Amino acid sequence: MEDNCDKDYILVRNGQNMFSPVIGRFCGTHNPAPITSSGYALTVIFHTDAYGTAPGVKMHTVDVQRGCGGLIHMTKGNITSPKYPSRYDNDVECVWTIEFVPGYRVKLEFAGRFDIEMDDSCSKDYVIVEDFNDDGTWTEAIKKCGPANPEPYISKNRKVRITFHTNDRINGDGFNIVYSTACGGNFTSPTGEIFSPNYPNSYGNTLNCTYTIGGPFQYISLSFESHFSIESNNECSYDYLKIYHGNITNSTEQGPYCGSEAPAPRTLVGPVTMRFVTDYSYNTDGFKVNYEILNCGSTLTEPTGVISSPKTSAEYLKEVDCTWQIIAPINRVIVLKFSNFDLELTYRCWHDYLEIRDGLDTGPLIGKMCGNSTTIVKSTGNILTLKLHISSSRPAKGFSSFYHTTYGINQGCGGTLNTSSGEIQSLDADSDGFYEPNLDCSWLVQGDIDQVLRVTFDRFDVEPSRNGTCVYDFVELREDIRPDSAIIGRYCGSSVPTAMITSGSRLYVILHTDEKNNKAGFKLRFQSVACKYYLSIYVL
Ligand SMILES: [Ca+2]
Ligand SMILES: [Ca+2]
Ligand SMILES: [Ca+2]
Ligand SMILES: [Ca+2]
Repeated sequence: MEDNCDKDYILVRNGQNMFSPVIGRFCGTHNPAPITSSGYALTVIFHTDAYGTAPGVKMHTVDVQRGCGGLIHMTKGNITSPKYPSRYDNDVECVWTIEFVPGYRVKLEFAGRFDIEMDDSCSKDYVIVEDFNDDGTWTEAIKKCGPANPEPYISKNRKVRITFHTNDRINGDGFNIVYSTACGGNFTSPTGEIFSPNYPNSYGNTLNCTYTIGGPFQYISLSFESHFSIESNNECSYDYLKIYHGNITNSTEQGPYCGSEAPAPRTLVGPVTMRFVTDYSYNTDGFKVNYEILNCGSTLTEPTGVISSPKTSAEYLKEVDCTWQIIAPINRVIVLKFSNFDLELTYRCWHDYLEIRDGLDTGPLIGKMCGNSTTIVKSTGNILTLKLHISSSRPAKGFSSFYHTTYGINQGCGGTLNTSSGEIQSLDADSDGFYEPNLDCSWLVQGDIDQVLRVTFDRFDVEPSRNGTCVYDFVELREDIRPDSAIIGRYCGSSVPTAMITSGSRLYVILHTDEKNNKAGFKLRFQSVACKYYLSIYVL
């Protein structure tokens, strides 16, 4: 080859990729000394530029019985940096892959001295542990250098990859990792499967596997595969599976299960824990369960949000109790509206119901709803609590709703006025001259008994909508608070409504605004007047 190693050269890397340490760059006419990789791979790059030619090179390789890295299937053992506990070499790259049968995970414990050249980002010398993903990719779990032993690690899956890499100067004593099998784990995907080690083949002795699925405010539905086989005796005391819901120390225990009959499907309050224990001898095929995590109840503090009953892949829900709490800022209230509602209709909703309380779960009951009927709910304070109860008597589809936080009576949005005269105006909380968006304010006026109310508008400017349909923002006047009470009128736009008279002593005023196009709003005055005087002229 040419003598100038900048132009034509052979580059040898100690490992399997373009980032592996460089062992050497070779050119000229002298044969390099034999090269031994530290692991099972070398990368050789033959580079030539556009000028000059030479006969080239010929290389041959032999396998030697030393080095580092490799594929490990043994269920117990240890991995060390080369020469451990003596100092490792420069420019080393070792890659180990540990792979167990399905159902197991890999437990790694760092034992003895851990000593790898320290730098802030561990970019010089390092050990990396990666988890294998089902899609064939790897996710880095640990990257370590320095003097401190990493915490023990249990892989997410049955396969891990450990890479040890060193640069061209400064070295330490390396590491020693003890690996062994582990089982169990935390399962938080919306759906997934859990099975005993080596399912559907012999599961192994002396197992104690703990599987935790989901968390609080969640429902976990479990459905076992029919191929179920756990060593059987009368009390299921040899090998067994137990299911706990809530946390394991303070929960209802289901099981133990053994034998060949799969446990029935069930839906339980999260977190659900399953424990699989086996004794010292005789094992069979084990179990497999498919799980689904359903969100049910939570504490919500965002200004807007959605609350729905848990959605199952089965169409209907059974045996559900969920509690949601919405907490708005201290000077706001909460409005809740329903988009779907289907619960079993029973007398006084005594089977299935959605209970809504103003404040905490001990607060006044605003509504207890069942069947298909819904209403718009507004809290008086900054907390609203929803409790869903579905019994198993008749399956139901559940509900979906959305809420937003807004202004309440204390901020000037709505109220009850027991007075013979007064004023009502739209809320402009930030005093910018325009009313606030997303308002639902209602005022109930009780004037003098045996008199009627005369209503006049001082000013009026509310977002108009086409053809006076008043679908965006509006002011509505009614004779009373009842839903069936007569509507006096619904108003929007910029023309001031003419004065009017109620037929009784009450007046109900509603202001609704949507999320945009805020206008200057309205101000009205009301006054109790003798009804006889106005008897023949309804509108003045
Ligand atoms: Ca180094
Ligand atoms: Ca056994
Ligand atoms: Ca405003
Ligand atoms: Ca608007």
